[in-house]
This record gives sequence, structure tokens and C-alpha cells, in this order.
Amino acid sequence: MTASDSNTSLSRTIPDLKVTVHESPVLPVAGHPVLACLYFGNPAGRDEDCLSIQTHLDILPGSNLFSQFWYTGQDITQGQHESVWYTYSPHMLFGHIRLPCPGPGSFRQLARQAYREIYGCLQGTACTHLLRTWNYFPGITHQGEDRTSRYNSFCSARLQAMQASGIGSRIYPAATVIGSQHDSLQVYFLASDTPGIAVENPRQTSAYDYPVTDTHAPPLFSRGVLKAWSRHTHFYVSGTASIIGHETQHVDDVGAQLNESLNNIETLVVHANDRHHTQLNAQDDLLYMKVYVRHHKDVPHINTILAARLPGTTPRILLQGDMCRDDLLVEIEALYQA
Ligand code: 3EB
Repeated sequence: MTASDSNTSLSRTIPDLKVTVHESPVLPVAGHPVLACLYFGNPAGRDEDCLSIQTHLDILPGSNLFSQFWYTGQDITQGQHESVWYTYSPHMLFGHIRLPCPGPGSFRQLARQAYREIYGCLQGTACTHLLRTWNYFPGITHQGEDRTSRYNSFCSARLQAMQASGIGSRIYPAATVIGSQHDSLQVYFLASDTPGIAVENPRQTSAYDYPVTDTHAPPLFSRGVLKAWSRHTHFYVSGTASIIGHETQHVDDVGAQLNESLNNIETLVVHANDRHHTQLNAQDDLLYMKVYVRHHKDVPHINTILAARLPGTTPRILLQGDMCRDDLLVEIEALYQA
């Protein structure tokens, strides 16, 4: 699509969004509007601003991707809503919030504040549909003041904020929730003015239908979200672990957990194609994988399995992080771009 097509209804309603990944911390291409720049690891001296987002998880050996850019063909406005910084074009929004942790109140209050501000930000724009969220905070499995884990407090805060917002989206975003070593709650997210398509995994109970006790709120996320932009189709795959039904498989076996997680992602891609007439290729259209690893000692084993199951050229980043269940040792997220 070129600027001269901009009078067609297609280009008015669906802009393009393209993601590039890089091995070096390059700068974005001049003249191409960038919605967001993501930098992984801890490069000294880089400031966070509206466009640049830094994730502070430690990078592990085997990684070949260190930065990521989200390009659109449209002009971009920058904004701030309370603690949320965002970039915005009429059809898409990329936002970022980082709140110091612990805040003045409980972690649940902090998470509720983050999501209240995120929904407030979206409601001030036309982009009320969350497509993808990334959530990082310390002490994810620690028992907090609510006599439940911080992850459970996070789930209930996210649910409460979503209900209170009145945004009636029935489609939950694809999501990642990982425990960090950094003393802040960080959420960054992509939203648009039209919803994506939620895809669930036939091997897994939908997370929002997990059996829950009174103290545990359901995790509101979709296993994957499909989104057709004008020139690219994206499939945002949530953090995916060794879970079948709702139960962890292969406790204490990181290799088997990794293989099961990869099997879950492959099944999800096949299922998306079957249901929604996409033709995503589980290998060729994989733009990147992010592999979250609990124990540094497991990295060589993980890299051996990744080498066996992925083409050597597939962009990947291994990051040290904790999963929301104590028995999970590894978790993977992916982005498909066709
Ligand atoms: C799982 O499948 C693993 O609460 O948003 C993965 C991705 C997980 C997202 C979330 C949780 C979330 O239940 C944990």
C-alpha cells in the first residue's frame, strides 16, 4: 500500500504494522514512523522515553535478538495519561507503564492502579481493544499481604480493573506475566481500534476457565490473538508453558517442559489456521521466540533442544525470569508475522 491508496476504505480502516528484530542495538530506520522500540537486557545509559522501552530481565547465552521495532505507515502522536506513556496513531496504540514496587499500598492495589490507568488511557483514545500485554514484576510466587501469591493478586487486580473500566471487550489479550528481579511493576501493551481474534489451544484449558478457588481470580488472557493489519498478519502467542488441561506436566524436567511448550505453540498455530483460514507456517513465519528460563544452569540444555527444534537462524532471546507457578521451569512466547 502506498500513500496514494489512502483514499480507499481499506487503508483508512486498516493501517499496517510491521515488527523487525535486530541482533545489534541499532537505531530505527529514519523516515519510517516507529510506534515502539524495545530493548532487552541492561545496556547502560539508554533512557526510557515514550518510544523506547527497556525490559530489565537478564539476557542469557544463546540469544541472537536484542532489540525490536514496531513500524507503522502512519503518523504518530505521543501522549501521557497518568503514569502511562504511549504512542498513538488513530488505529493503534503502544503503551508503557512502570510503577515502583512496593508502592504505598499492597501489590494488589499497585496492579489495580496499573490496569486502571491502562484502561483509562485506552478510553481516552479510539483504541479500546487490548491485543497483547507484557507484564513483569518481582516476587511473582511470593506470598503477599493477601495470603496469596503476588501472581494471584495480579490476576484479581487485572480482573477488577477490567470490570471497572466498563470496556466490554469479550476478547482477552494475549499476555506474558513473568517474575523479574527489578523493583517495579512494568506493563507494556499493544491496542487497536478494532478487536483481534482470540485463539485457544485444544490441548489446554482456556486460562479464563481454569478451576479457581475463592481466593484465585481467573487469569484473563487468550492463548493467542490473530490480527490482520493491511500488509501483515500477526499472531501474538501468549507465554506458553508445559501445561496440558490446567495441570503442569514434567515437574523437575526442564527439557520435557520445553518440548511440551513448543508442542503447545505448534498446536496453537495449526488450530489458528484451521479455524481462521490463515496459512501461518509454524517455522517460516515465526518472527521471534522469547524463552524465559527460571534457572541459569538449565541454559545449555535449553539451547540444545532449541537447536534441534528451530532453524538456527530463528531470532530468539533467552531471558532470566520466574514463572507464575513454582513447578514451571521454562515458558515461551512468540510472534508470527506473515
Ligand atoms: C499458563 O498457561 C502459564 O496470567 O496473563 C502465561 C501467560 C501464564 C499469561 C497471564 C499466565 C499469563 O497459565 C502462565
